Amino acid sequence: MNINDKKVEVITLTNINGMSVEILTLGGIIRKIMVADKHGNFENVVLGYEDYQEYAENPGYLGTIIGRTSGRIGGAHFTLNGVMYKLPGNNNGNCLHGGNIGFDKKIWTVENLESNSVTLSLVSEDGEEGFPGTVHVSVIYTLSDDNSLSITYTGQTDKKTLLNLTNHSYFNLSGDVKENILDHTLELKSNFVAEGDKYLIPTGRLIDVSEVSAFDFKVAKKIGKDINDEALKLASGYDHPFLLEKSKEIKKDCVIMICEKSGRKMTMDTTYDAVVIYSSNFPTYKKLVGGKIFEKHDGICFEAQQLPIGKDECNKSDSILKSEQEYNNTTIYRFSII
Ligand code: G6D
Repeated sequence: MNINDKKVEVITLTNINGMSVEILTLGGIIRKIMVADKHGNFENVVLGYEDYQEYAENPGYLGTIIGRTSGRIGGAHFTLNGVMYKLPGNNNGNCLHGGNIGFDKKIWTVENLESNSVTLSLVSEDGEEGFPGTVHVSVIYTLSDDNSLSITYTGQTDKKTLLNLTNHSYFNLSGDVKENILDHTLELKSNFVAEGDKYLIPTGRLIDVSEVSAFDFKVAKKIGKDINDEALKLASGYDHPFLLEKSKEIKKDCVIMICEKSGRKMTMDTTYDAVVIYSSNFPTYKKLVGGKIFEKHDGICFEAQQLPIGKDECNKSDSILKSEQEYNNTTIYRFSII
């Protein structure tokens, strides 16, 4: 089909248990993840637009790969080796999610397609959206027979640059958005949240979750329990980077989310040091797969990534990629029945 006058392919991955994942070459978008509930009914557990043409704009980045950089770069500029690079100030004068034409808007190339896996590639030319270096990236989606969907990001650059890729899927384990996510229970292996300023730009200061109960998910609780807390007013919900253990190794079960009604459980493993949790605070009110209109808190994102570059480039070092380095990160979303 065509979206924005560009040819877009639709790819479906399957596994032996009947799970399937629908992916678009536009933005590497995940439009559907079909997962059985406790009665064996397969339903969609991500927010996807019913009408493919809604992805022409997609201001909420539903399902997309985000790049070159996830999150906000304060002032829409950064410096590398004494050179200042200016970026689009597409969000209150700051650079959000790689600028105006980020990786979410690009048509990715299908490099390798099997029944349960697809490799998508993209070349981002030197100077694109103001970023230095010609960058070659690949994203491998693999649906395994243990009912996990893994996303492996690899990249190379010919010049020192910034790279911090993630996927912006909104999850809802009720199935076809039968209800919002406020009744889902969530557990996080995270002790700190990155403080944001009034534009949600990380300031470099960390908040100990044991001092602000709204951020404390060390013991599982309902997502809606503290969502109207004063600490979340500025963001109208959760829209914060939670710190994970700093290690290049894969950290298992960083996120554990359960929907009692459907019996579905999702865990997240990742090599990244952080995960931005966004509780869909700004819906688009467009029709979703299954017919529901996208309303506030209908989905929750677990955007595993390095800490966003932030204010005064406070977290820049976590996203620097040099020409002699290989970018390699993996995030795995695993589904089961409680
Ligand atoms: C808002 O602040 C949030 C972002 O974190 C999110 O990615 C976007 O909406 C979809 O700008």
